[in-house]
Amino acid sequence: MNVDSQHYGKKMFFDILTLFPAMFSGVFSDSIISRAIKKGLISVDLHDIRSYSDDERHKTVDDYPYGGDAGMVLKPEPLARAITDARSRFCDFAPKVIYLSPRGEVLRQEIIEELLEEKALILLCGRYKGIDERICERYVDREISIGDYVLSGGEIAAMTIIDAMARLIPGVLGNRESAEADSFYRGLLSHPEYTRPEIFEDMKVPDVLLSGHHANILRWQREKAVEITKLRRPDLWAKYKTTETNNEK
Ligand code: 4FV
Repeated sequence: MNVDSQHYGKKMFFDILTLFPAMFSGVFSDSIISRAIKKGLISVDLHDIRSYSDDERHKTVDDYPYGGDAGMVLKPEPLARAITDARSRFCDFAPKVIYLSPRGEVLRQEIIEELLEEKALILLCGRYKGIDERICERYVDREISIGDYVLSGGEIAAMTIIDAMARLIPGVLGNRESAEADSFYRGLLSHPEYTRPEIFEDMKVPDVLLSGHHANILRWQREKAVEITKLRRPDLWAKYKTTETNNEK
């Protein structure tokens, strides 16, 4: 399947290089991502790195690390073949190669919005101790981490990125979901949400939300978003204030 930008339209292409393609079936066969795939708004192709091994018998893709560390490292040759093959599927534009690793930039909503500018992404999922560094030097455009903890593989990080991107593609979210009220949407954490019943156990929905007074409701929601952001994420509040003052200028 060769893709050239004419046929691209607004569709987003994800090529995933992994040793465990089956891990993705659940995530891609239900809810947001499956809907986006069905609507043709995103396409996801899974490629088993093992199929790029040059060792017919054992399909070896990893080896012992130089320097004697414990654990195994993914060999460069199968990865280089897998990336080159994935790139060859896109005729007139070069998809960005993203390596998911704890050494990468820690993922934030802004990075998700940046990645949405791309037409296609090749998501490289590491395993074991990681991949041969020469692949990072020559084939990887960006290293991204989903957080300062160690996963058993990059697959869940790849799913995280695709989910966070898919829901921002126009037409993916139904009216049940809305990105507008998201946390981080305006740089603040989201305000508390309530639904029926008005009284649950002995807890009542705040009166202002029952008032129908739109301006008061908006003010309450903003005050709550600020209050929670200050309390739980002073780092976000500090950043928000600077952006706010800059916007006022
Ligand atoms: C990870 C992260 C992550 C490291 C060793 C896979 C594992 C194994 N990826 N954000 N945090 N990867 O822990 O993206 O190869």
